[in-house]
Amino acid sequence: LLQPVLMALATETPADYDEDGLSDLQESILHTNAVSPDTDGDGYDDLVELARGSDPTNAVGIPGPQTVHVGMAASEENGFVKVVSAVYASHAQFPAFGFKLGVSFGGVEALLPTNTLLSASQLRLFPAIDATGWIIVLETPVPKAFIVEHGYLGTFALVSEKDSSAPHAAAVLNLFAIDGEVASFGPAPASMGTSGGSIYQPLGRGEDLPKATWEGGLVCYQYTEIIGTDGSSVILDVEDASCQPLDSSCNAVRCQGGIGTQIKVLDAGALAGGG
Ligand SMILES: [Ca+2]
Ligand SMILES: [Ca+2]
Repeated sequence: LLQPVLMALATETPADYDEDGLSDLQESILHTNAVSPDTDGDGYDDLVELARGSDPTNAVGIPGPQTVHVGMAASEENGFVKVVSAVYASHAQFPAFGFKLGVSFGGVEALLPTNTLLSASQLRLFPAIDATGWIIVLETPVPKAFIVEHGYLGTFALVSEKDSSAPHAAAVLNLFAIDGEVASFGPAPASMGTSGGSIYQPLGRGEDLPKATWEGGLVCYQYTEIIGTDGSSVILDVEDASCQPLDSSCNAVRCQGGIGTQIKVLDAGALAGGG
């Protein structure tokens, strides 16, 4: 049933100027520095911080003593949204830890079959910079047209410790179609200087976005309150929304129009059993 979601991605390896394992485009979307592997200078590379759950743009946050962890990111190229799962596994856990990738749309959550997932994805392995374990990067392409057609696609990754089936950590990537483009919905980066809130981050290159309705140098910032839960998702009430300065692109009409509406997004805490 889910097989058509995944298709082979036959493109050249994208540019990664600082060779930290994140492409230049992925770094522009994550608001990390594409010419420095360690954006915030805390001794941990951007990819390591993505995988281990600390903020790569804030030196105050450094990785904790995890055994296994996972982070997600995305970028869009050539009609595909590349879903990046960055997994950390300590030497004691590698390679016997558990990993699962799943999708949520139309009210249904499903785990992707492992053989389908691995045959469709690109897999890369990096030693963690502090030599405590490995970073495994899995890039899984999803056709942009699929997300545009459905309006929303939630993706999630679960990691479990070896000899355990219970999720130890989870990551989510909530993808929305806006005006025919795909944007991820996630926490506002520290560089915005806001306290809390979320942004819609367009996943394509700036020049590919429709200029008539999107404004460059801005991003849609939303302040939301949790008003309920539904399985592994939370229901958010949009209290405020506006295009704010950030190196991205914003659709002002669509952004303002979100105020007073509710959105449902996958929640990592609920997926990992933490509530
Ligand atoms: Ca890079
Ligand atoms: Ca860092």
